Amino acid sequence: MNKENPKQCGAIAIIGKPNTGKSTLMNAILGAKLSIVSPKPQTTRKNVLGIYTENNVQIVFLDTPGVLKPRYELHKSMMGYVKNSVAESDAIMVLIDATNAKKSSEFLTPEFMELLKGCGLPIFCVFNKVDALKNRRDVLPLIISYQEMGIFKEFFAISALENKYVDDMMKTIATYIPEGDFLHDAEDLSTLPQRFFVSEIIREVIFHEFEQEIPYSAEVLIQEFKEREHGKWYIAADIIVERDTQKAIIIGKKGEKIKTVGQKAREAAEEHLGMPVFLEIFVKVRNDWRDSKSHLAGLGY
Ligand SMILES: Nc1nc2c(ncn2[C@@H]2O[C@H](COP(=O)(O)OP(=O)(O)OP(=O)(O)O)[C@@H](O)[C@H]2O)c(=O)[nH]1
Ligand SMILES: [Mg+2]
Repeated sequence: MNKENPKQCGAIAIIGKPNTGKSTLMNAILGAKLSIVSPKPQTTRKNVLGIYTENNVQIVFLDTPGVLKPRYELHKSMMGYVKNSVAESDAIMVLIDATNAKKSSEFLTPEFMELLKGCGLPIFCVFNKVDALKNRRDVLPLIISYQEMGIFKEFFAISALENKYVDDMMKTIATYIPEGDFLHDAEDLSTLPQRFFVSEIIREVIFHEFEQEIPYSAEVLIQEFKEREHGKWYIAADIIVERDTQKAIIIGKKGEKIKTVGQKAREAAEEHLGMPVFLEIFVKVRNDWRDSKSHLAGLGY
């Protein structure tokens, strides 16, 4: 090992309220579209692991589901992921939407503050979406008031969407990463299997194509995933919804809507995998899966 420039390796959890830009930020840091993004809150449901390697520094990022008050069993699992991510990290990034700071900090309840204080890790406060402020300096009063909370080691003001000020932030953050050998190959972007990313890609299309409760009532389960050396990969996926009426909406008149979903998902999957794909999608109903422990277990929650 190079003594003057030893390797550093660590993990950082990105946490915050839904819709603050956690997934957009992880994608910006990695320079790759790994985590799904939508204008709707509660897009991310499971921790998404992304590996950043730059020179002698490797950071394993965990993009987490937005922190919310659990209303379904599903939400309890999602909040479990957030708490585990804190337990497994060397530092924490708290993302705040600078255009909506009051709402973004609602999750910093006394209970959550205790969790953060108790973890003994460096915590960074990241004000995101500064591109949408009149002036980036408008963040200054926010920084002053957040300093009073007494839990943050560093403050940053960035735009994940425009990938602005992110590099500078990474330089500072790297100084907090402990010395240690890399845990992953420098070329690897994640340890999650490709079938996970394909199921997420289908979910993302659903978030963009449907309104109201449909995206929240839908889950995707990959039933078959056949990688072929020659020819198209074969992927069969179930979209699982809670009611027959939702199934009808997803299928659409004469199957038009599901055709669009299938086409968009196939194109995105092909781009992600770098392979031609034959994608088959089936829509199934599992009544109230979001509130059923056994259904949730079957869906990997
Ligand atoms: N203007 C602006 N919009 C942003 C920025 N970062 C993210 N967004 C938008 O905010 C919305 C939510 O982004 P996500 O990355 O899905 O947010 P998230 O925090 O991962 O949300 P959940 O997964 O639901 O917790 C999307 O419409 C993004 O395009 C930013 O820097 N500036
Ligand atoms: Mg997200």
